[in-house]
Amino acid sequence: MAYEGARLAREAADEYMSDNSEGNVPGRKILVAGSVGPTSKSLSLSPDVADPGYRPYSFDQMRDAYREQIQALLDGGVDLILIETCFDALNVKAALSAIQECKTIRRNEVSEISNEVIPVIISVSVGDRSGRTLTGQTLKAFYTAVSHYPILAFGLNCSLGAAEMAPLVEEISQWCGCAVSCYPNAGLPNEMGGYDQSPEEMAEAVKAMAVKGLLNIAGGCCGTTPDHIRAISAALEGISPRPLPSIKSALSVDRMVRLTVSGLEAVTLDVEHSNFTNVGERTNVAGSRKFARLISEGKYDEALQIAARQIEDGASIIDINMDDAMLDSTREMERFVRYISNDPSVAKAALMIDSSHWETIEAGLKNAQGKCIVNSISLKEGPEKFIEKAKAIKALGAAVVIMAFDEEGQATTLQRKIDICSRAYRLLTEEAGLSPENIIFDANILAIGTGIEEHARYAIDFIEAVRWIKTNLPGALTSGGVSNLSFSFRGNNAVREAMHSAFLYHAIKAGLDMAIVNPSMLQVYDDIEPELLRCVEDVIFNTDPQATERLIDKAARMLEDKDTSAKDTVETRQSASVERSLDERLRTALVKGKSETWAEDVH
Ligand code: THG
Repeated sequence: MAYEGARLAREAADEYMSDNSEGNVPGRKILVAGSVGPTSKSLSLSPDVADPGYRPYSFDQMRDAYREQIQALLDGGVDLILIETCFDALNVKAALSAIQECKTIRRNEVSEISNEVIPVIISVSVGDRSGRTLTGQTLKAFYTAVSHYPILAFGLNCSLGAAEMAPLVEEISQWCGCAVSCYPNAGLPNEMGGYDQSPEEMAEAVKAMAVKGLLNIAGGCCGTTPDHIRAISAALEGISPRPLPSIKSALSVDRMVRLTVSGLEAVTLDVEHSNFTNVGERTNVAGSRKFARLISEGKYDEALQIAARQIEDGASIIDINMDDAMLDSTREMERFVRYISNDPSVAKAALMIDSSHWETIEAGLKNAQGKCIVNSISLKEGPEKFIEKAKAIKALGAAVVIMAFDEEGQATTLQRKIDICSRAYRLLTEEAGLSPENIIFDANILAIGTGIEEHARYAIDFIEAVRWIKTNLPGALTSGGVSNLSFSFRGNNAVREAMHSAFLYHAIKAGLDMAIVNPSMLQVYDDIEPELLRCVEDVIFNTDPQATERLIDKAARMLEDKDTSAKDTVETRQSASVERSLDERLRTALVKGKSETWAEDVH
């Protein structure tokens, strides 16, 4: 059916273009778009309230179905693909995956990008004036999730009437890097589900958007007739379209300074304005005993609370790691990411998919509706595998953390970090086709204060590597796992917290863009107790051979002193919720869906 439909439309368009009889506009170009719908299934939401991990279809099944349909449309002769009425960005990512596997013989006449790229318009449908999709995603977060494909136009269809849609189109027009399209319904539906807006009324409302310079493509959806389209066309006659950001500008300055990732909301890492982004570390089975226990016991709701807590305490991205010999990490990743989609307080954050298994990384990417960050790949297995994985990550629309690791092992010295990162940068930008802002270098934060001489420069070398990367690898970002730094002070959270906070203070000054941290365990630099700060900084900067000794000494004194802040551990702070008033706890439980104490509280 797709093939026959496309073929008929192609025939009609070609016939018009070759027919010079009266009424036809000579030289007018008619394009044929192959329409691809959202399907009735959401890849991001469970249709079964009792099981947030259930999905009727997988990403791969959706992609295969889309591929069959889209290939038939292309074979029938369409000029472009129109993915429309979208309510779930994960479905669209499946469609874009399918398109990247399709072939077309038609010359690409509508895209300046390349003849190889199949032109695509993505048109989203929103539920109401808030401008969120059915899954709860904002338009910018949606656009971010699908912007790995060089789309021709992005916009809205169906949803509401033109007047109601105008503020949303205006918003899109502010940040959209491609053309903006809008084809509304003929007003809001009446009680019978019909549409009453006349062609003239609708044309006026569409024109109001066009004169503001918001539109490149206009049209009509539910309730519109050929008369509506004719009226819109006449009303827009002579009005200039929205100025198109050229491909060159879309690829240059603006994109070089910012990476945007997304969950239900967009998270921009604005490097130019040096804002720093916290990535929550606690949703990691290797990094939190509590999280590991909850996952192995299948207590996903409680595990989600750990993620929610990280976000409340300042993380805008959360790192998810399920790598444990006792777990099926791929299955756990799929399940946990699916659970997240059903919990808006967690789903608003962007996800960092942390695994050393490729299948597990894929499982994360294929279940997240936003734009993710893969953590991580490296040159450990040589350049071919590295490039292959980078390309696959790009095709699925994620940014990627690159560890400073190669065939010889982990980089521990400044020179090795520089050599590996610059080699990786070249391969990624020149051979894998990644744009620099999607590359995040992790130059390895390793434990200091261990008493071993070779470890003494680990902190300085990391900080200097960050400075070097930010100066010499244009557009790339930097990250690191901060809690590694203090492994030799396990059991003394006050010292660890001071180490992390002081280290971050200096690393951020050197250009660190983001870090995997426990956001509940960071303090303001100026609030660190002065003697402790001096001890910590002496170890970080390796001022003298006795520095570690002094910190160990200080740490021991702090542990002895029962009244010091050493008692103020994360655990005590996390139990602070119990001290809040009953009213407050019930309110939080209701508003945020927290279940920690509600059962007793209700009693
Ligand atoms: N770089 C990148 N990814 C990473 C790391 C990195 N992922 C994992 C890790 N390193 C960062 N995450 C953590 C998480 C927790 C801890 C350290 C690093 C940690 N956990 C407590 C401990 O071991 O003492 C556990 C305490 C508990 O069980 O509650 O310190 O470097 N790209």
